Amino acid sequence: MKRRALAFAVGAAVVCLGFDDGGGKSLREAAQGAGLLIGAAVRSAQLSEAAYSSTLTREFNMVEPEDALKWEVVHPEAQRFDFSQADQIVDFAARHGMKVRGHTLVWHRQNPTWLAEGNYTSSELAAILENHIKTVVGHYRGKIFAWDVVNEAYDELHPGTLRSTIWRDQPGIGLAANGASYIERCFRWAHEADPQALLFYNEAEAEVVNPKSDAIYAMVRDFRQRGVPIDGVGLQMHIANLHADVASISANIQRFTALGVQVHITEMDVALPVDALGNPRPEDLQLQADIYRQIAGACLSHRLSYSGCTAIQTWGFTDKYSWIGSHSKQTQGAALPFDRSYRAKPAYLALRNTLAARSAIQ
Ligand code: 9MR
Repeated sequence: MKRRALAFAVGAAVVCLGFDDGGGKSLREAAQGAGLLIGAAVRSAQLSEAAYSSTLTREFNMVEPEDALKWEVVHPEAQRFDFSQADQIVDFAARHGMKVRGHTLVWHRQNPTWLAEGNYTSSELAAILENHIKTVVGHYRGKIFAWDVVNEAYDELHPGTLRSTIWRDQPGIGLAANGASYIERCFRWAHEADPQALLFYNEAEAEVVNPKSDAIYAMVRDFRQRGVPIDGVGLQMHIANLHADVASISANIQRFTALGVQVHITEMDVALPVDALGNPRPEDLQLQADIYRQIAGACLSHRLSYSGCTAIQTWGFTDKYSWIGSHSKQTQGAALPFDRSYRAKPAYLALRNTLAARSAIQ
C-alpha cells in the first residue's frame, strides 16, 4: 500500500477508534524517532505475498526468522547445512534497510532426529555444537547483528533450575551439569565466530520478577563480572489471559539494564479468546491494545542511549500467520497488531502512538 493510502486507512481507523493519529507516521517511522528497533518474526515462504512484504517493510525496521535458523531447518543432516530459507530473509532485510536478529543457536526443541537420537558422547556433542554455532554465526557474520545464543534453558516445572536437555545433561557437552557453564561455553563460541554480534540469552515466562528471572539475573551478573561475552536478555512476552503485570515487568527490565546489558522484547503477542470463525470480541481488542501500549511504555521508560530496552518485536505481525492460531483449536488467536487482512488493529495504533509520542519529545 502506498503511504498516502496507508495514512488514509490508518486515519479512518483512528476516526473509528478515537485515537490520535501518531502524526501520520508508520510504526517504523515512529520507532526510528523513538530510537528503538521494531521487529517481527517472519516466515520466508510468505515473503512473496505482496501484502505480507509491503506491510513488513513499511512498518518494521527489524526481522527475525521465526523457524528458519532452528537446527531442524538449517542443519538437517549431520554433514549438511541448509541456509536457503534464512538467506532469503537476510537478503530481504538488506534490500529494505532492516536489521536481522538470529534465533536460535541452542534450544531443546526443533532439533533434527540425527542429533536428538544420535546417542553421541559428551565430547562428540561439544564438537557438534561448537561447529554448529561457528558455522551458522560465521555464515551471517556482519549480517545478523544480534543472536539468541541460548533459548529457554531454564525449567518451567522447577523454577530457578536449568532444564535437562541434550546440551546440559543428556548427556551434556562435558561440563558441570550444575550451573550455567554450558551456556557460557556457547556464548564464547558465538563471540569467536562474530565478535561484533550482540549476544542474547532469550527466555519465556521470565518477563516478571520471579524465580526464573531471578536465576537468569544471577547468571547474567556472573557472566558480566567474569567477562563472558553477553550483551543482552530477550524477554519473549507471549501474553495470555489478557493479563500483564506491567509494574513487575518494568522492574525486571530495570534490573537487567542496570547490569549493563540490553533488553529486547523478542516475541510479543497477546492472545485473545476467539469464536469459531476466529474472531475476537471488540472489547478485547481494546484491552489487547492497552497491553501493547503498556509494554511499549515500559520498554521506552528504560530506553537509554545505546543501551537499556532497545527493541520491541512481535512474534509475527498479522493474525493470518501466527503460531497461536495454528497451534490451538482456534479458541485463542488474534494476538498480533494486524488482522488477517493486514488491517491495523487497535493494538497497532497503541504501539505506533506510544512510540510516536516518545519521538515527539526527543
Ligand atoms: O512460532 C514458532 C512455531 O512456528 C514453531 O512451530 C514452534 C516450535 O516449537 O516454535 C515457535 O516459536 C517459539 C520460539 O522459537 C521460542 N519461543 C516460543 C515460540 C512460540 O512457541
